[in-house]
Amino acid sequence: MSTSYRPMWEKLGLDLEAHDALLAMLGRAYQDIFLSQPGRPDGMAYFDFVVSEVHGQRIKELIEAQEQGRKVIGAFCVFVPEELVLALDGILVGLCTGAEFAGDDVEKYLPRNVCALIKSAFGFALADVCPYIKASDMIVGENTCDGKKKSYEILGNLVENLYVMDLPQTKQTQGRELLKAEYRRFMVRLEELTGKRITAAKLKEAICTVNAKRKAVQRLAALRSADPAPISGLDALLINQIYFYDDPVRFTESANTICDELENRIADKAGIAPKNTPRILISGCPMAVPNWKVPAIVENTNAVIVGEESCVGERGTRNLTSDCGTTVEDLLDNIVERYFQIDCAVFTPNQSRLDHLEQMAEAYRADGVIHYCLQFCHPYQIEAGPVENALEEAGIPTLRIDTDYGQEDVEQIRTRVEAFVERIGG
Ligand code: BJ8
Repeated sequence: MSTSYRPMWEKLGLDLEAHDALLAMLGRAYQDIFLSQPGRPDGMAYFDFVVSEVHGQRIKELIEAQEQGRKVIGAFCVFVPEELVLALDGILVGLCTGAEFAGDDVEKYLPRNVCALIKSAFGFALADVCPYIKASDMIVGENTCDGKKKSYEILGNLVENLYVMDLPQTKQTQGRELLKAEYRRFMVRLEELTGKRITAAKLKEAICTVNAKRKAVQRLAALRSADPAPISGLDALLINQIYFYDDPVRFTESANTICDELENRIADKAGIAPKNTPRILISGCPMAVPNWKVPAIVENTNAVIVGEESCVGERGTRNLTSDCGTTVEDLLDNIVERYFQIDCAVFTPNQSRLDHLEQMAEAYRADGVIHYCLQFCHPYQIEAGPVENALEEAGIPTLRIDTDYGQEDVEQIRTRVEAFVERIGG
Protein backbone atom coordinates (compact mmCIF):
# COMPACT_ATOMS: atom_id res chain seq x y z
CA MET A 1 0.00 0.00 0.00
CA SER A 2 1.22 3.47 -0.85
CA THR A 3 3.53 5.09 1.70
CA SER A 4 1.56 8.32 1.16
CA TYR A 5 -0.97 7.00 3.68
CA ARG A 6 1.56 6.84 6.52
CA PRO A 7 0.96 10.43 7.73
CA MET A 8 -2.78 9.66 7.81
CA TRP A 9 -2.20 6.48 9.86
CA GLU A 10 0.15 8.35 12.16
CA LYS A 11 -2.44 11.07 12.69
CA LEU A 12 -5.04 8.43 13.54
CA GLY A 13 -2.71 7.13 16.25
CA LEU A 14 -1.89 3.76 14.71
CA ASP A 15 1.18 1.84 15.83
CA LEU A 16 2.94 1.95 12.48
CA GLU A 17 5.19 -1.04 13.10
CA ALA A 18 2.36 -3.30 14.21
CA HIS A 19 0.19 -1.94 11.41
CA ASP A 20 2.87 -2.78 8.82
CA ALA A 21 2.93 -6.34 10.17
CA LEU A 22 -0.85 -6.58 9.90
CA LEU A 23 -0.90 -5.29 6.32
CA ALA A 24 1.89 -7.69 5.33
CA MET A 25 -0.05 -10.60 6.83
CA LEU A 26 -3.24 -9.52 5.05
CA GLY A 27 -1.42 -9.08 1.73
CA ARG A 28 0.22 -12.53 1.92
CA ALA A 29 -3.04 -14.27 2.79
CA TYR A 30 -4.87 -12.45 0.01
CA GLN A 31 -2.22 -13.28 -2.55
CA ASP A 32 -2.17 -16.98 -1.62
CA ILE A 33 -5.90 -17.49 -1.27
CA PHE A 34 -7.59 -15.21 -3.78
CA LEU A 35 -5.22 -14.22 -6.53
CA SER A 36 -4.17 -17.82 -7.16
CA GLN A 37 -7.74 -18.92 -8.03
CA PRO A 38 -8.17 -19.78 -11.72
CA GLY A 39 -11.03 -18.38 -13.81
CA ARG A 40 -12.07 -15.49 -11.58
CA PRO A 41 -14.68 -13.12 -13.03
CA ASP A 42 -13.22 -9.86 -14.37
CA GLY A 43 -15.58 -7.97 -12.04
CA MET A 44 -13.51 -9.16 -9.05
CA ALA A 45 -10.89 -6.58 -10.04
CA TYR A 46 -12.97 -3.92 -8.27
CA PHE A 47 -13.19 -5.96 -5.05
CA ASP A 48 -9.46 -6.78 -5.22
CA PHE A 49 -8.85 -3.05 -5.41
CA VAL A 50 -11.08 -2.38 -2.39
CA VAL A 51 -9.22 -4.98 -0.33
CA SER A 52 -5.87 -3.60 -1.42
CA GLU A 53 -7.00 -0.14 -0.29
CA VAL A 54 -8.91 -1.22 2.82
CA HIS A 55 -6.61 0.79 5.11
CA GLY A 56 -5.79 3.37 2.43
CA GLN A 57 -8.28 4.94 0.05
CA ARG A 58 -11.38 3.93 2.06
CA ILE A 59 -10.01 5.43 5.29
CA LYS A 60 -9.07 8.57 3.38
CA GLU A 61 -12.67 8.79 2.15
CA LEU A 62 -13.99 8.41 5.70
CA ILE A 63 -11.72 11.16 6.98
CA GLU A 64 -12.71 13.45 4.12
CA ALA A 65 -16.38 12.77 4.89
CA GLN A 66 -15.73 13.67 8.55
CA GLU A 67 -14.09 16.90 7.45
CA GLN A 68 -17.37 17.70 5.70
CA GLY A 69 -19.25 17.12 8.95
CA ARG A 70 -20.35 13.51 8.50
CA LYS A 71 -19.98 10.98 11.33
CA VAL A 72 -18.49 7.49 11.10
CA ILE A 73 -20.15 4.75 13.13
CA GLY A 74 -18.30 1.46 13.68
CA ALA A 75 -20.24 -1.71 14.45
CA PHE A 76 -19.68 -5.38 15.23
CA CYS A 77 -23.11 -6.79 14.42
CA VAL A 78 -25.76 -6.84 11.69
CA PHE A 79 -28.36 -5.66 14.20
CA VAL A 80 -27.05 -2.09 13.96
CA PRO A 81 -29.46 -0.47 11.46
CA GLU A 82 -27.55 1.19 8.65
CA GLU A 83 -30.74 2.97 7.56
CA LEU A 84 -30.74 5.18 10.69
CA VAL A 85 -27.06 6.03 10.29
CA LEU A 86 -27.40 6.93 6.60
CA ALA A 87 -30.56 8.97 7.20
CA LEU A 88 -28.45 11.28 9.38
CA ASP A 89 -25.71 11.47 6.73
CA GLY A 90 -23.53 9.11 8.76
CA ILE A 91 -21.43 6.22 7.44
CA LEU A 92 -21.67 2.75 8.98
CA VAL A 93 -18.58 0.52 8.82
CA GLY A 94 -18.01 -3.00 10.09
CA LEU A 95 -15.07 -3.25 12.47
CA CYS A 96 -12.20 -5.71 12.00
CA THR A 97 -12.72 -8.97 13.87
CA GLY A 98 -11.35 -11.69 11.60
CA ALA A 99 -7.74 -12.15 12.67
CA GLU A 100 -5.73 -12.96 15.77
CA PHE A 101 -3.76 -9.95 16.98
CA ALA A 102 -2.00 -9.03 20.23
CA GLY A 103 -3.22 -12.26 21.84
CA ASP A 104 -1.09 -11.93 25.00
CA ASP A 105 -2.37 -8.42 25.64
CA VAL A 106 -5.96 -9.52 25.06
CA GLU A 107 -5.63 -12.23 27.69
CA LYS A 108 -4.78 -9.57 30.28
CA TYR A 109 -8.40 -8.44 29.87
CA LEU A 110 -10.34 -11.50 28.78
CA PRO A 111 -10.23 -15.16 29.75
CA ARG A 112 -8.58 -17.57 27.32
CA ASN A 113 -11.85 -19.32 26.56
CA VAL A 114 -13.59 -16.46 24.79
CA CYS A 115 -14.35 -16.75 21.07
CA ALA A 116 -11.76 -15.57 18.54
CA LEU A 117 -14.07 -12.88 17.18
CA ILE A 118 -14.30 -11.08 20.51
CA LYS A 119 -10.58 -11.51 21.15
CA SER A 120 -9.88 -10.15 17.70
CA ALA A 121 -11.90 -6.98 18.36
CA PHE A 122 -9.90 -6.45 21.55
CA GLY A 123 -6.60 -7.26 19.84
CA PHE A 124 -7.19 -4.68 17.12
CA ALA A 125 -8.21 -2.07 19.69
CA LEU A 126 -5.30 -2.76 22.05
CA ALA A 127 -2.62 -2.95 19.37
CA ASP A 128 -3.67 0.33 17.70
CA VAL A 129 -3.77 -1.28 14.27
CA CYS A 130 -7.36 -0.76 13.16
CA PRO A 131 -7.90 2.55 11.34
CA TYR A 132 -11.66 1.90 11.38
CA ILE A 133 -11.74 1.88 15.19
CA LYS A 134 -9.61 5.00 15.22
CA ALA A 135 -11.73 6.78 12.63
CA SER A 136 -15.06 5.96 14.28
CA ASP A 137 -16.92 8.79 16.01
CA MET A 138 -19.01 6.15 17.76
CA ILE A 139 -18.48 2.41 18.21
CA VAL A 140 -21.65 0.41 18.71
CA GLY A 141 -21.54 -2.73 20.80
CA GLU A 142 -24.67 -4.87 21.07
CA ASN A 143 -25.84 -7.12 23.85
CA THR A 144 -26.11 -10.37 21.90
CA CYS A 145 -24.12 -13.32 23.27
CA ASP A 146 -22.79 -13.31 26.85
CA GLY A 147 -19.22 -13.04 25.61
CA LYS A 148 -19.91 -9.84 23.71
CA LYS A 149 -22.07 -8.17 26.33
CA LYS A 150 -19.63 -8.78 29.18
CA SER A 151 -16.61 -7.86 27.09
CA TYR A 152 -18.18 -4.51 26.13
CA GLU A 153 -18.08 -3.62 29.84
CA ILE A 154 -14.30 -3.86 29.55
CA LEU A 155 -13.99 -2.45 26.03
CA GLY A 156 -15.83 0.64 27.25
CA ASN A 157 -12.78 1.41 29.41
CA LEU A 158 -10.38 0.97 26.49
CA VAL A 159 -12.11 3.10 23.86
CA GLU A 160 -13.72 6.46 24.52
CA ASN A 161 -16.77 6.28 22.34
CA LEU A 162 -18.50 2.94 22.93
CA TYR A 163 -22.29 2.96 22.79
CA VAL A 164 -24.02 -0.24 23.91
CA MET A 165 -27.30 -1.27 22.33
CA ASP A 166 -29.48 -3.74 24.17
CA LEU A 167 -31.11 -6.48 22.12
CA PRO A 168 -33.87 -9.01 22.84
CA GLN A 169 -32.97 -12.64 23.37
CA THR A 170 -36.36 -14.05 22.38
CA LYS A 171 -38.99 -13.18 19.81
CA GLN A 172 -41.86 -14.57 21.82
CA THR A 173 -42.57 -12.01 24.52
CA GLN A 174 -41.73 -8.30 24.42
CA GLY A 175 -38.79 -8.70 22.04
CA ARG A 176 -40.17 -6.47 19.32
CA GLU A 177 -40.97 -3.67 21.79
CA LEU A 178 -37.48 -3.85 23.27
CA LEU A 179 -35.90 -3.69 19.82
CA LYS A 180 -38.01 -0.68 18.89
CA ALA A 181 -37.18 1.12 22.14
CA GLU A 182 -33.48 0.45 21.56
CA TYR A 183 -33.59 1.59 17.94
CA ARG A 184 -35.36 4.76 19.06
CA ARG A 185 -32.70 5.35 21.74
CA PHE A 186 -30.00 4.79 19.08
CA MET A 187 -31.73 7.23 16.72
CA VAL A 188 -31.82 9.91 19.43
CA ARG A 189 -28.14 9.31 20.23
CA LEU A 190 -27.28 9.62 16.53
CA GLU A 191 -29.26 12.85 16.32
CA GLU A 192 -27.25 14.23 19.26
CA LEU A 193 -23.98 13.13 17.69
CA THR A 194 -24.74 14.55 14.26
CA GLY A 195 -26.67 17.60 15.43
CA LYS A 196 -29.39 16.75 12.91
CA ARG A 197 -33.01 15.61 13.12
CA ILE A 198 -34.12 12.55 11.22
CA THR A 199 -36.89 13.12 8.66
CA ALA A 200 -39.21 10.66 6.94
CA ALA A 201 -37.87 11.69 3.53
CA LYS A 202 -34.23 11.08 4.52
CA LEU A 203 -35.10 7.80 6.22
CA LYS A 204 -36.99 6.59 3.18
CA GLU A 205 -34.04 7.47 0.97
CA ALA A 206 -31.69 5.59 3.31
CA ILE A 207 -33.97 2.54 3.29
CA CYS A 208 -33.88 2.50 -0.52
CA THR A 209 -30.07 2.80 -0.56
CA VAL A 210 -29.59 -0.11 1.85
CA ASN A 211 -32.25 -2.20 0.12
CA ALA A 212 -30.49 -1.70 -3.23
CA LYS A 213 -27.27 -3.00 -1.65
CA ARG A 214 -29.11 -6.01 -0.23
CA LYS A 215 -30.83 -6.70 -3.55
CA ALA A 216 -27.45 -6.76 -5.29
CA VAL A 217 -26.07 -9.42 -2.93
CA GLN A 218 -29.36 -11.33 -3.10
CA ARG A 219 -28.96 -11.35 -6.88
CA LEU A 220 -25.41 -12.65 -6.47
CA ALA A 221 -26.66 -15.36 -4.11
CA ALA A 222 -29.37 -16.48 -6.53
CA LEU A 223 -26.85 -16.80 -9.38
CA ARG A 224 -24.84 -19.24 -7.30
CA SER A 225 -27.64 -21.79 -7.61
CA ALA A 226 -26.42 -22.49 -11.16
CA ASP A 227 -24.39 -25.61 -11.86
CA PRO A 228 -21.60 -25.08 -12.75
CA ALA A 229 -21.29 -22.40 -10.08
CA PRO A 230 -20.31 -19.13 -11.81
CA ILE A 231 -18.16 -17.78 -8.96
CA SER A 232 -16.13 -19.33 -6.18
CA GLY A 233 -17.43 -19.27 -2.63
CA LEU A 234 -14.27 -17.39 -1.64
CA ASP A 235 -14.94 -14.54 -4.06
CA ALA A 236 -18.63 -14.43 -3.10
CA LEU A 237 -17.62 -14.32 0.58
CA LEU A 238 -15.22 -11.49 -0.15
CA ILE A 239 -18.00 -9.47 -1.80
CA ASN A 240 -20.19 -10.10 1.27
CA GLN A 241 -17.33 -8.98 3.53
CA ILE A 242 -16.73 -5.79 1.53
CA TYR A 243 -20.47 -5.06 1.84
CA PHE A 244 -19.70 -3.94 5.40
CA TYR A 245 -17.22 -1.17 4.71
CA ASP A 246 -17.49 0.06 1.13
CA ASP A 247 -19.52 3.08 0.05
CA PRO A 248 -23.05 1.61 -0.32
CA VAL A 249 -23.90 3.11 -3.72
CA ARG A 250 -20.55 2.23 -5.28
CA PHE A 251 -20.73 -1.26 -3.78
CA THR A 252 -24.21 -1.81 -5.24
CA GLU A 253 -23.06 -0.81 -8.71
CA SER A 254 -20.00 -3.05 -8.55
CA ALA A 255 -21.95 -6.03 -7.21
CA ASN A 256 -24.53 -5.63 -9.98
CA THR A 257 -21.76 -5.36 -12.59
CA ILE A 258 -20.29 -8.68 -11.51
CA CYS A 259 -23.79 -10.20 -11.51
CA ASP A 260 -24.20 -9.15 -15.18
CA GLU A 261 -20.96 -10.96 -15.94
CA LEU A 262 -22.06 -14.05 -14.01
CA GLU A 263 -25.35 -14.14 -15.91
CA ASN A 264 -23.36 -14.30 -19.15
CA ARG A 265 -21.23 -17.09 -17.72
CA ILE A 266 -24.35 -19.03 -16.78
CA ALA A 267 -25.83 -18.51 -20.26
CA ASP A 268 -22.57 -19.91 -21.70
CA LYS A 269 -22.74 -22.80 -19.21
CA ALA A 270 -19.33 -21.70 -17.92
CA GLY A 271 -18.32 -21.88 -14.27
CA ILE A 272 -15.56 -21.67 -11.75
CA ALA A 273 -15.45 -25.46 -11.43
CA PRO A 274 -16.84 -28.26 -13.64
CA LYS A 275 -20.53 -29.16 -13.50
CA ASN A 276 -21.31 -31.66 -10.72
CA THR A 277 -18.46 -30.45 -8.50
CA PRO A 278 -19.66 -31.16 -4.92
CA ARG A 279 -21.63 -28.15 -3.69
CA ILE A 280 -21.36 -27.04 -0.08
CA LEU A 281 -23.30 -24.59 2.03
CA ILE A 282 -21.53 -22.96 4.97
CA SER A 283 -23.61 -22.21 8.06
CA GLY A 284 -22.82 -20.70 11.43
CA CYS A 285 -20.63 -17.94 12.85
CA PRO A 286 -19.86 -14.91 10.71
CA MET A 287 -16.53 -14.73 8.85
CA ALA A 288 -15.08 -11.21 8.93
CA VAL A 289 -12.02 -10.14 6.89
CA PRO A 290 -9.49 -11.84 6.81
CA ASN A 291 -11.09 -15.02 8.11
CA TRP A 292 -10.84 -17.15 4.98
CA LYS A 293 -9.33 -20.32 6.47
CA VAL A 294 -12.19 -22.83 6.18
CA PRO A 295 -13.53 -21.65 2.77
CA ALA A 296 -9.99 -21.83 1.36
CA ILE A 297 -9.61 -25.41 2.61
CA VAL A 298 -13.02 -26.41 1.21
CA GLU A 299 -12.40 -24.93 -2.22
CA ASN A 300 -8.96 -26.52 -2.41
CA THR A 301 -10.66 -29.88 -1.90
CA ASN A 302 -12.54 -30.27 -5.17
CA ALA A 303 -15.70 -28.64 -3.82
CA VAL A 304 -17.40 -25.32 -4.36
CA ILE A 305 -19.21 -23.23 -1.74
CA VAL A 306 -22.60 -22.12 -3.05
CA GLY A 307 -24.00 -20.14 -0.11
CA GLU A 308 -23.42 -18.82 3.41
CA GLU A 309 -26.06 -19.08 6.12
CA SER A 310 -24.22 -16.45 8.09
CA CYS A 311 -24.39 -12.81 9.08
CA VAL A 312 -21.65 -12.23 6.50
CA GLY A 313 -23.99 -13.76 3.96
CA GLU A 314 -27.65 -14.47 3.72
CA ARG A 315 -28.66 -14.19 7.40
CA GLY A 316 -27.45 -10.61 7.32
CA THR A 317 -28.86 -9.54 3.98
CA ARG A 318 -31.87 -11.63 3.00
CA ASN A 319 -34.71 -9.37 4.17
CA LEU A 320 -35.50 -5.92 2.85
CA THR A 321 -36.90 -3.01 4.85
CA SER A 322 -40.28 -1.79 3.63
CA ASP A 323 -40.25 1.86 2.56
CA CYS A 324 -44.04 2.17 2.85
CA GLY A 325 -45.16 4.85 5.28
CA THR A 326 -45.15 8.59 5.58
CA THR A 327 -43.75 9.26 9.04
CA VAL A 328 -40.52 8.49 10.86
CA GLU A 329 -42.61 6.34 13.21
CA ASP A 330 -43.97 4.21 10.34
CA LEU A 331 -40.51 3.74 8.89
CA LEU A 332 -39.00 2.93 12.29
CA ASP A 333 -41.63 0.20 12.64
CA ASN A 334 -40.57 -1.17 9.23
CA ILE A 335 -36.92 -1.19 10.33
CA VAL A 336 -37.81 -3.05 13.53
CA GLU A 337 -39.87 -5.55 11.51
CA ARG A 338 -36.96 -6.23 9.17
CA TYR A 339 -34.23 -6.64 11.78
CA PHE A 340 -36.45 -8.67 14.09
CA GLN A 341 -36.34 -11.45 11.50
CA ILE A 342 -32.57 -11.97 11.83
CA ASP A 343 -32.21 -15.48 13.22
CA CYS A 344 -28.98 -15.20 15.17
CA ALA A 345 -28.33 -18.13 17.51
CA VAL A 346 -28.53 -15.80 20.51
CA PHE A 347 -32.34 -16.05 20.17
CA THR A 348 -34.31 -18.74 21.89
CA PRO A 349 -36.04 -20.63 20.41
CA ASN A 350 -34.57 -20.22 16.93
CA GLN A 351 -36.45 -22.57 14.61
CA SER A 352 -36.45 -20.10 11.72
CA ARG A 353 -32.68 -20.48 11.29
CA LEU A 354 -33.09 -24.20 10.76
CA ASP A 355 -35.99 -23.70 8.35
CA HIS A 356 -33.98 -21.16 6.40
CA LEU A 357 -30.98 -23.46 6.23
CA GLU A 358 -33.08 -26.26 4.76
CA GLN A 359 -34.55 -23.82 2.21
CA MET A 360 -31.07 -22.65 1.28
CA ALA A 361 -29.78 -26.21 0.84
CA GLU A 362 -32.61 -26.84 -1.60
CA ALA A 363 -32.40 -23.51 -3.43
CA TYR A 364 -28.64 -23.71 -3.97
CA ARG A 365 -28.71 -27.45 -4.69
CA ALA A 366 -26.20 -28.11 -1.94
CA ASP A 367 -24.84 -31.64 -1.56
CA GLY A 368 -23.85 -30.99 2.04
CA VAL A 369 -23.59 -28.39 4.80
CA ILE A 370 -20.52 -27.45 6.81
CA HIS A 371 -21.54 -26.03 10.17
CA TYR A 372 -18.78 -23.59 11.07
CA CYS A 373 -18.32 -22.54 14.69
CA LEU A 374 -15.77 -20.50 16.52
CA GLN A 375 -14.57 -22.31 19.62
CA PHE A 376 -16.25 -21.06 22.80
CA CYS A 377 -19.18 -19.61 20.84
CA HIS A 378 -21.91 -21.14 22.94
CA PRO A 379 -24.94 -19.98 20.92
CA TYR A 380 -23.76 -21.53 17.65
CA GLN A 381 -21.99 -24.52 19.20
CA ILE A 382 -25.13 -25.47 21.12
CA GLU A 383 -27.33 -25.00 18.05
CA ALA A 384 -24.93 -27.11 15.98
CA GLY A 385 -26.28 -30.38 17.42
CA PRO A 386 -29.96 -29.81 16.57
CA VAL A 387 -28.94 -28.33 13.20
CA GLU A 388 -26.86 -31.38 12.32
CA ASN A 389 -29.58 -33.80 13.44
CA ALA A 390 -32.32 -32.05 11.47
CA LEU A 391 -30.23 -31.75 8.31
CA GLU A 392 -29.06 -35.37 8.42
CA GLU A 393 -32.66 -36.47 8.96
CA ALA A 394 -33.64 -34.44 5.91
CA GLY A 395 -30.95 -36.33 3.97
CA ILE A 396 -28.46 -33.44 3.89
CA PRO A 397 -24.97 -34.60 4.98
CA THR A 398 -23.50 -32.26 7.56
CA LEU A 399 -20.01 -31.71 8.93
CA ARG A 400 -19.35 -29.72 12.09
CA ILE A 401 -16.12 -27.74 12.30
CA ASP A 402 -15.12 -25.87 15.45
CA THR A 403 -12.04 -23.74 15.07
CA ASP A 404 -10.44 -20.36 15.73
CA TYR A 405 -8.31 -17.94 13.72
CA GLY A 406 -5.05 -19.88 14.21
CA GLN A 407 -3.47 -22.03 11.48
CA GLU A 408 -2.50 -24.98 13.70
CA ASP A 409 -5.54 -27.07 12.81
CA VAL A 410 -5.45 -26.51 9.03
CA GLU A 411 -4.27 -30.03 8.18
CA GLN A 412 -6.71 -31.66 10.59
CA ILE A 413 -9.61 -29.67 9.07
CA ARG A 414 -8.40 -30.48 5.57
CA THR A 415 -8.49 -34.22 6.33
CA ARG A 416 -12.04 -33.99 7.67
CA VAL A 417 -13.22 -31.85 4.74
CA GLU A 418 -11.66 -34.28 2.24
CA ALA A 419 -13.51 -37.19 3.85
CA PHE A 420 -16.73 -35.17 3.83
CA VAL A 421 -16.39 -34.22 0.16
CA GLU A 422 -15.79 -37.87 -0.65
CA ARG A 423 -18.95 -38.75 1.29
CA ILE A 424 -21.09 -36.26 -0.65
CA GLY A 425 -19.83 -37.46 -4.00
CA GLY A 426 -16.45 -35.91 -4.73
S1 BJ8 B 1 -26.49 -11.23 14.68
S2 BJ8 B 1 -24.11 -13.87 14.74
S3 BJ8 B 1 -23.19 -10.52 13.94
S4 BJ8 B 1 -24.17 -11.45 17.30
S5 BJ8 B 1 -18.97 -15.93 17.42
S6 BJ8 B 1 -19.24 -12.97 19.31
S7 BJ8 B 1 -22.13 -15.07 18.80
S8 BJ8 B 1 -19.48 -16.09 20.93
S9 BJ8 B 1 -20.92 -12.78 16.13
FE1 BJ8 B 1 -22.97 -12.17 15.58
FE2 BJ8 B 1 -24.73 -10.20 15.52
FE3 BJ8 B 1 -25.50 -12.71 16.06
FE4 BJ8 B 1 -24.76 -12.03 13.61
FE5 BJ8 B 1 -20.71 -14.30 20.36
FE6 BJ8 B 1 -20.46 -16.50 18.93
FE7 BJ8 B 1 -18.35 -15.00 19.33
FE8 BJ8 B 1 -20.37 -14.16 17.78
